[in-house]
Amino acid sequence: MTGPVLVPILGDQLSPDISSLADRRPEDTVVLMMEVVEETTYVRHHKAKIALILSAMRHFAEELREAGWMVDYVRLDAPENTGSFTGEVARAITRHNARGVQVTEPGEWRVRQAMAQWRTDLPVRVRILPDTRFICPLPDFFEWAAGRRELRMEWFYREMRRKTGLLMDGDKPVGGRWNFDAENRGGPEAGLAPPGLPAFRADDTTREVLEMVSTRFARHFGSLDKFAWPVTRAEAEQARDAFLKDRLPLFGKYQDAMVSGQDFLFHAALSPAINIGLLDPQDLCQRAETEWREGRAPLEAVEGFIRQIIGWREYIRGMYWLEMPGLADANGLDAHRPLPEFYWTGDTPMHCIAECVRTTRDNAYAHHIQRLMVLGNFALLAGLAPREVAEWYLIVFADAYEWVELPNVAGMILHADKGRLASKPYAASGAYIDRMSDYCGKCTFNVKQKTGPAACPFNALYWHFLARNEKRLAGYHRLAQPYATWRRMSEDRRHEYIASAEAFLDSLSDQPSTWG
Ligand code: FAD
Ligand code: DLZ
Repeated sequence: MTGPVLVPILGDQLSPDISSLADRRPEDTVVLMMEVVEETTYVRHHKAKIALILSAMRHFAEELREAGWMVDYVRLDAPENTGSFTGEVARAITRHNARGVQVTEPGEWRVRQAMAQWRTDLPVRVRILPDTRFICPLPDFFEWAAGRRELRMEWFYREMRRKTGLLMDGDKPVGGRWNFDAENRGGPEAGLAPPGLPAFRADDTTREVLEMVSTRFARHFGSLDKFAWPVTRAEAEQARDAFLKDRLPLFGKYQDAMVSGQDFLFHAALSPAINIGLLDPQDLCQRAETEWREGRAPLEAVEGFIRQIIGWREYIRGMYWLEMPGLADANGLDAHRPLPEFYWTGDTPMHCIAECVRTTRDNAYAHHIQRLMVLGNFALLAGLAPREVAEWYLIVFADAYEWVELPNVAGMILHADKGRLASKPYAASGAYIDRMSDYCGKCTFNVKQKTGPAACPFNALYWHFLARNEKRLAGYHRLAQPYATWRRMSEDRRHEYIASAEAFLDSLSDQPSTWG
């Protein structure tokens, strides 16, 4: 074949400087973008996630055309659409008489396996290039991990600070410390009123997508009524600038706070745009650093924010590729309970869960502490099956791709990886939720009561979790204190906790999930 080189660009690769285009010339290249049913339904994604990706893909195709690229765009409703990346790439090779395929590696294992197959199944040479939008190349991460007994994020983060030069003063961290987390523990204060996010009006392209999604994916979870995610680079940059100006200064202080009805607080709400390539993570961190250097945001906020991106985000991605494919089946705490129906409906008297499910349904978003310490903590304490929990997280959030969702679920919340990622399970009783939120004051359960039907279920579940995992977890240095407390309790008290938790867990089996 003598035609151009075909460059498939996937729905989370919407960056003009994607590696697959870096050495290409427009006159010798056809960019292929594909809306395919396999991607829209391999899990039943939240409607807003599908709408975001398809609208952003259509806008990106226009951006590329305006920059002079020839783009072949296959829409979901095209009659000849085969429904898969592989089928569409094969068809496009024939259509354009392409002489080769050049593609950036995908974010997910599932797609990487399919792509590896292209090398044997397609009639042309296939080049798969690293995704250079991540700051830490995978071989560097594997080298960092090799031979270490403990793969702790904090050590990785320090290397990333040195590598990027972010918040560095020569070879020393600015402010004399690497981590200002201790200053970032503000609870919900009365009258806390964060500035809202910029509202983006749907243009014709987005309106067309929203209409198609609302009919074609009507049975998928979630609402489109509040859809307002940035779908173009210009909108994403506007959202970024609004965050840096309005919310970054208090990002650190209220990072862990949860307030009913305040769905974004001082969080960036930029992960959907970052993950599909509308914002560059390193550029974002440099801009955040400038806010501190020019005196507009305090160091503890800026350091906390930069740590999430060059630390957690990069580390999570490295851990995904290090631990796959086994991570998808990991179940180190032998947890098998089905996901309760209220993860879909929010129909539960536990106000914290109802509120986190509500924002998830309305926005395809919950902030980190809601994901970790409410929805995740409950899944851990109740012993929900990791595969069901992982599928739920992959479905419901606009920013969810397996490379970032799975290590957070299997490693950070469920400890299914037996502590490869986190040094202890993030288990907490109702007291934590009460301290960090206004939820408990609005709940029918009593957070101060420890056992019985009126008590906050998190209280007894916390001890039930520790008791049933004693053999696995009692040796953890960071759990020594709770286990010592458990052992000091009277037999009767322990029995009350166990009986109370079991009565609650029994009530869950009346309502297994029917949605996903
Ligand atoms: P902010 O709180 O403002 O943080 C800034 C940025 O830091 C985020 O945009 C994100 O890019 C990055 N970040 C922060 N924490 C993490 C982390 N633990 N892992 C990776 N990046 C991080 N994030 C996703 O992007 N996709 C997911 O599917 C996803 N699933 C998660 C599942 C669980 C169980 C948990 C505990 C966390 C998950 N996260 C996920 C991480 C984090 O919760 C989201 O990145 C964050 O809530 C996105 O909102 P934000 O942009 O307002 O983030
Ligand atoms: C998530 C998603 C959806 C819903 N639809 C598409 C699509 O139609 N076409 C596409 O190129 N990408 C889509 N995506 C994103 C892909 O699932 C993502 O690129 C892969 O999972 C690799 O990370």
